[in-house]
Amino acid sequence: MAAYLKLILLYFGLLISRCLGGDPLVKFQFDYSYKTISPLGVPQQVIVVNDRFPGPPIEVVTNNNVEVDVNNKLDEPLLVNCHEMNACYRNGIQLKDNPWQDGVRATNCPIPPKASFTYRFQVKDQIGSFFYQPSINFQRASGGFGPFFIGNRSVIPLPFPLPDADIVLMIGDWYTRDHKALRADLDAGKDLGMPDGVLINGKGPYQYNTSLVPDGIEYESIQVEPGKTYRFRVHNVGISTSLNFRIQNHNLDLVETEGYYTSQTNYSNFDIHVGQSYTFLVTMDQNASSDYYIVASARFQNESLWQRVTGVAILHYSNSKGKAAGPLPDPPNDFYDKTWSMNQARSVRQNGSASGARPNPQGSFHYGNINVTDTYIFQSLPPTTIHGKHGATLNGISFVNPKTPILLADWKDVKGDYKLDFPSRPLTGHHRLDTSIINGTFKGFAEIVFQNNDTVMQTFHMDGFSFYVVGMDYGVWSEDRRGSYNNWDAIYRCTVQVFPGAWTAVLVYLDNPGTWNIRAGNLDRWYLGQETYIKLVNHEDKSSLFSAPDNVRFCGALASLQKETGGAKSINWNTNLLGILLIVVFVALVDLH
Ligand SMILES: *[C@@H]1O[C@H](CO)[C@@H](O)[C@H](O)[C@H]1NC(C)=O
Ligand SMILES: *[C@@H]1O[C@H](CO)[C@@H](O)[C@H](O)[C@H]1NC(C)=O
Ligand SMILES: *[C@@H]1O[C@H](CO)[C@@H](O)[C@H](O)[C@H]1NC(C)=O
Ligand SMILES: *[C@@H]1O[C@H](CO)[C@@H](O)[C@H](O)[C@H]1NC(C)=O
Ligand SMILES: *[C@@H]1O[C@H](CO)[C@@H](O)[C@H](O)[C@H]1NC(C)=O
Ligand SMILES: *[C@@H]1O[C@H](CO)[C@@H](O)[C@H](O)[C@H]1NC(C)=O
Ligand SMILES: *[C@@H]1O[C@H](CO)[C@@H](O)[C@H](O)[C@H]1NC(C)=O
Ligand SMILES: *[C@@H]1O[C@H](CO)[C@@H](O)[C@H](O)[C@H]1NC(C)=O
Ligand SMILES: CC(=O)N[C@H]1CO[C@H](CO)[C@@H](O)[C@@H]1O
Repeated sequence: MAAYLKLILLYFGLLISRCLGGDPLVKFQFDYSYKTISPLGVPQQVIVVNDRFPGPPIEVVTNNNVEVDVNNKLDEPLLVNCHEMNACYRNGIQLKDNPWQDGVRATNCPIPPKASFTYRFQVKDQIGSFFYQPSINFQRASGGFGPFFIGNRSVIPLPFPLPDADIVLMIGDWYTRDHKALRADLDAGKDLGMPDGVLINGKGPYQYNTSLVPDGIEYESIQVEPGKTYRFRVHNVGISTSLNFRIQNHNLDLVETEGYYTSQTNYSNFDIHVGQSYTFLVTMDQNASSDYYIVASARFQNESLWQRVTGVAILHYSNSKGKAAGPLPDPPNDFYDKTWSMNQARSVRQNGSASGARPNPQGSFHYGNINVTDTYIFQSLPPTTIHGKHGATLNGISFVNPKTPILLADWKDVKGDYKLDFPSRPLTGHHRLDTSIINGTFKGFAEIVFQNNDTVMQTFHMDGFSFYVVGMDYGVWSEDRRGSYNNWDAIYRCTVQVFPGAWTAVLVYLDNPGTWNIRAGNLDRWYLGQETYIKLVNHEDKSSLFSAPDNVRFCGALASLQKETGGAKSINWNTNLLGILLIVVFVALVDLH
């Protein structure tokens, strides 16, 4: 009897240790500060993380507990959003995810200058290539971003041979004006104009043409060995420019996007829109008669005017016989017709038989058979002036952040800071500035249609979720378009492109309780209020909504509850130890009887 009990209790103790902290803890310390550097030859103030631009990588493995200690040494408030960190969940899993660690303004308090905050979360059942970024004050335009990878556990194989090494490329449009100057322009209702260039890993273009690229610019050079295969993780961290990515003479074998394995396909070039992440396998199968160009060039723009908005790095084989020379590899030639690009987007499919973060196949959630519970149409319009303020709208509403973040307001019962009245269809006729969010259906299966009525290419992103990209086409969406949806192998991701004058439809299982951001990926539109939030309450277990971390920051109506200004350093991850202690205590107790 005692032995039996001991076994049960032992099992119990193990369980506790597993649930509370059996997975390893990985810690990072990030200091955000300014530094003057000249990526495009013009000195400017850039936001560095631990003195690096882009910031250092967060590299972890599925189910790791992660602690990121962020010190704000900037002169203004900071919030760090691990882009997609909370997203890209596999459906059908009880989520352990936490909106308190999401790092967006309407749910979390900013970290004031000289203060710090420790983000704590678990990358539960996640895998793939993401990035982190500052989420307020237009700071991403000055840097502060970096890569974030979640690797496979040893028990779950990759759906391709293990690559010889990983290479990260953070690409994005760039201005020589800093984020403060840029946001002042936006506040004044001005367009930002053509970017000054494209950076690759924080560096300017290789001088591929002396009349186009000035002398003395530091460029990125990627060293490779002939015959090897590399995993290139490519992220568009820019402000608003879609980029065509290509490596001269090399195939890009697409294998993953934002946490989901794709059906592997070779492309000679690939369109990567703002906020999107892709992983390609690239085999060094050329003869190295010279170095090769790596190019990220502006899409859907007049190329003769936008020539400077081109990022150029170098792929250098160890046996290379000389420098890259001659013209860059050609971009797609389709200025007047974006159908090619849209078809490329449609060609990205999930590999249903691959295992993702868990051993079950990715395709085991049959999303096409599930009845939709709610349909939302989100229409975006070009920026306009609303009651004297420059704003961009979603369904006619330009979002205003609440003084007290929504999670805090709900927890401490602060009333009146936000409304649950976000319309599920575009409002016609008038625009307004409002703190209006969606009253979502917890465990509903929602259809969201992004209707781009703006003049520019857009992306939309959802924190806390991934969605199935089931349809994309020109014109105005109508119910009969459902007949064209991909109900079998649509890709599952968290940042999707929406072409101007077109729509994109996604399906999402709203199984993650909390209040979550839905936003424009283009930084200028996001800054101007083209976003909202969805609130999902688990009525059976409301406690899940209020489990604020013990280091939670207070602000707004609750600012007086904030105790110290420095970083709370209380560590609370000794749960593994706790689990073991419990086992010991239980075993000891049982032995006594
Ligand atoms: C990921 O899977 C591959 C096999 O596909 C394996 O070689 C590798 O060790 C795994 N990664 C980890 C961290 O275990
Ligand atoms: C450099 O660019 C200019 C402007 O586009 C072009 O006229 C010239 O032919 C290019 N030079 C070379 C060597 O490609
Ligand atoms: C893509 O091209 C490479 C050669 O560059 C080849 O080894 C690989 O098998 C191709 N992948 C697919 C999915 O066709
Ligand atoms: C190397 O490859 C390039 C492009 O495929 C080709 O033009 C060139 O002739 C090759 N050189 C050698 C020495 O094989
Ligand atoms: C691009 O701009 C140039 C110079 O302004 C103009 O001549 C050309 O017609 C434009 N091309 C297109 C495709 O609009
Ligand atoms: C899909 O994943 C499986 C691994 O489960 C892999 O063997 C196969 O090559 C992948 N197929 C494609 C088309 O990516
Ligand atoms: C979906 O709805 C149809 C009728 O509207 C119903 O017959 C069917 O059982 C539903 N399917 C599921 C899985 O609930
Ligand atoms: C939100 O939706 C639920 C039903 O899902 C409803 O009971 C509740 O009254 C709604 N709240 C508001 C403020 O509209
Ligand atoms: C540019 C664009 O997409 N315009 C469309 C905006 O939406 C209306 C309908 O709501 C369409 O008729 C326009 O063509």
